[in-house]
Amino acid sequence: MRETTVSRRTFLKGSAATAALACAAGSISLGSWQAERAVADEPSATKTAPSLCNGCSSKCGLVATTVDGQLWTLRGNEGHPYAKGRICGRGHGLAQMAYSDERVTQPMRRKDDGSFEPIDWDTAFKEIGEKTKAIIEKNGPESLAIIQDPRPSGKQYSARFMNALGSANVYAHSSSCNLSKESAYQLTIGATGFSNDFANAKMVLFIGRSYGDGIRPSSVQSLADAAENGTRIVIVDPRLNNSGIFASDWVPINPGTDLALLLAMANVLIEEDLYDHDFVEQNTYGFDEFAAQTKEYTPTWAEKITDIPAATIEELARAMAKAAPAASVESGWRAVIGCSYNNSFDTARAIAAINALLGSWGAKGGALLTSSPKAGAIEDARFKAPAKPEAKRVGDAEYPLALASAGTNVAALQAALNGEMKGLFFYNSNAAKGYAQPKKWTEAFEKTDLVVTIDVQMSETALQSDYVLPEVTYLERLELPEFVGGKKHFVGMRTVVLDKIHPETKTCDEIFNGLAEACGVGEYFQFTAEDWAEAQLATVGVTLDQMKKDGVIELPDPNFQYGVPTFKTTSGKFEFKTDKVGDAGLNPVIGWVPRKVTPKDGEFSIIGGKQGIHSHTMTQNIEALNAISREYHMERLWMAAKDAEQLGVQTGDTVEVASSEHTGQVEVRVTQRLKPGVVFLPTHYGGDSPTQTRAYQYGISLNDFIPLDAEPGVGSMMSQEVAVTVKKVEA
Ligand SMILES: Nc1nc2c(c(=O)[nH]1)N[C@H]1C(S)=C(S)[C@@H](COP(=O)(O)OP(=O)(O)OC[C@H]3O[C@@H](n4cnc5c(=O)[nH]c(N)nc54)[C@H](O)[C@@H]3O)O[C@H]1N2
Ligand SMILES: Nc1nc2c(c(=O)[nH]1)N[C@H]1C(S)=C(S)[C@@H](COP(=O)(O)OP(=O)(O)OC[C@H]3O[C@@H](n4cnc5c(=O)[nH]c(N)nc54)[C@H](O)[C@@H]3O)O[C@H]1N2
Ligand code: SF4
Ligand SMILES: [Mo]
Repeated sequence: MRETTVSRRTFLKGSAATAALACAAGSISLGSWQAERAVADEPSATKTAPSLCNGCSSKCGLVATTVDGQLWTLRGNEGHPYAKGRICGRGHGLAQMAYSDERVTQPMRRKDDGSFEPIDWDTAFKEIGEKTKAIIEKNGPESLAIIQDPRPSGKQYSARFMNALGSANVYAHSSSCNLSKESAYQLTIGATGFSNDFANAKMVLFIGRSYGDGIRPSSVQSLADAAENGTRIVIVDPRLNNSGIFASDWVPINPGTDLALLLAMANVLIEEDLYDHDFVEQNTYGFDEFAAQTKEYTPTWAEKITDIPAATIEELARAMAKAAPAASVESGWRAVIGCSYNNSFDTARAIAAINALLGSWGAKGGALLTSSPKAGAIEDARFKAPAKPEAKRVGDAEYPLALASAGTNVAALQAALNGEMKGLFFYNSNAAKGYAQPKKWTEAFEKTDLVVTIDVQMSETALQSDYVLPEVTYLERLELPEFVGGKKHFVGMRTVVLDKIHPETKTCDEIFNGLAEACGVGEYFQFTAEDWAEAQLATVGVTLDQMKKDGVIELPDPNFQYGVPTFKTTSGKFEFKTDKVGDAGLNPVIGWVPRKVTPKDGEFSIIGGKQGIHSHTMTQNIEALNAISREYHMERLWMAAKDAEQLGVQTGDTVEVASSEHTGQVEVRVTQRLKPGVVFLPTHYGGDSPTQTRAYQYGISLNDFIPLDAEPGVGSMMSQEVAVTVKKVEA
């Protein structure tokens, strides 16, 4: 047990004094990154350099222009498949991070009273090294874990570092993002995702995924083009989301019941004999059991659960069949199938099943499985990987269906709460605010001996750590190559756009090299990121100089062809039934699983979603983006007009939202764009870190309201399994 006298929660509530210490001392306060340049008599030095945005998992390619070393403009890299010459609003805004006056600019150590003091890097490495070695000595390496949001260098350095220490406990952010979906697709179609062939599609059904909110520039463009071409776009969402302008239909649904809709569509396709017999007979496993089970999932049955009229369900199924194979269900990302419900895993499997019944896998206009490139094996002994740790990753036994490359960090949290996880490292991750019930992370940290966070600002996770190690921002560092698959193959890379702004910050590789050395495993880290990048690039025939110049390079054409793809599943076929799911104690056949929490009378379902200008918790404190949110009151809770009338609430009124876990107050936005009985909360707000003064206590965060729990089999956080009450706060 730790010796701190001030609990982390108390600390979170107070201590504005720490702000001064933790953040840029003598700060470089450039309000905007398009900084005003002194009118120069001398000619200015203009440079361009390519990089990848760090705003979200898309990592779009960008090209930055600097004038006299100051960031001047950013534009999307024309050659990058996700950017195609564009980056989104938050991609632009995020660049302010480099110049933020609230960055962490030197290593910080927590004091016994809970506040922080700056220390030098040697001391930080030495102390962390000693504590890590002591944990290994006493509790074994399996009591250490690292959690990271997969970033080009971070994911590779994190895994290498943990494995070198002898621990397999490497977790991605996925249990609060797309873990259920990726795990489900991996087992069902043999790949973690697929794409929809918008350019040739006649009909696409969106299940709780919004390109107009959860933005990736190329996706928005493909949707806009499809709408222009007359593709029928159906949005299934309790909320008319911001993809609505491209849609033909909005089908409001009860939250967490999409699985019933999909199963009833399957029922119609099978019972009315509208499915693709050839595809099903030749390419699938478990169809007979699926068909037998699906008999009971009639549209009338689904109407009661989803609140979608049976006639609408029938019409959708028939229209999809008519448009098939140029019709498909969109592949989804987070909401509904990523991590939200007790049935997210099966909902994702059911999406795949509809595409199978339509015969749209591999078809022109259908659902496509494409390939991804990766670096080949490196011969050079310098890069030799550490041996595979003996003990299995914590959580893999309890959640055997979780995608191997991600794991579930909920298991790491549960192990820390049980006192089994003694040392936690975080890289580019604000787990304690974004991954599961925040107060449970706080409780877990109390039971550890060491928490280390590598971040650029004092996130909620950093604020509760023993050591905070400041990284340079993404614009100030070179990283390992990032490979992008699809109909074509690419490799992209971050290069140095800006010289280091704060002298006492370090790059990802410098930090991990220092940590490894101090922990006694430096032998696996005798190179720089630049060395490793060069070696990885060489395996695909690309040079570092090419990357530094272009930022994105197209690799040899994989010669994508339409036609039934190879399903890399256990059976080698599309799986309506997956034996491994049965082994995990769940229904092996894709079928009905209810959501866990159904709102009672007087309660609301609460759903969340992205907003175009923000990414998770990371952009909350960006000056320009925060100002836009405040200007337009974007933090407000959406409420259906009918409900608002009943509660006597108007736009701008404050309400109290309460669940079993938390109570919070927020303003309301009354709208016709929401199903009555449901409230919608933008998911980014509600910061708890007083050092992030713009984001601090602005709005509320859905995660605070969710009980700690995990979806069976996969271990996702179930980010929407909660019901809330809402009442007006009298002024
Ligand atoms: N602006 C922005 N874009 C982003 C990101 C970001 O942070 N900000 N992050 C990127 C990342 S990492 C991710 S994972 C993706 C996420 O992208 P999405 O999966 O599209 O994310 P969300 O906005 O959470 O949810 C989409 C829609 O689901 C709806 N929804 C909620 N509950 C239900 C339900 O029970 N049923 C149905 N049918 N619909 C429901 C919401 O109203 C919302 O409109 O976005 C990526 N793009
Ligand atoms: N409240 C809330 N929770 C969420 C979501 C949400 O929108 N709101 N979205 C969910 C989804 S879809 C996902 S994918 C996950 C994302 O989960 P995370 O990746 O944890 O995303 P963020 O919450 O933005 O936290 C990222 C952290 O990395 C830090 N950071 C930014 N740049 C750098 C850098 O260059 N180096 C280092 N070392 N650190 C850096 C930020 O300061 C921040 O503390 O969150 C999930 N949980
Ligand atoms: S979608 Fe936007 S925030 Fe995400 S990587 Fe691309 S430009 Fe950056
Ligand atoms: Mo995500």
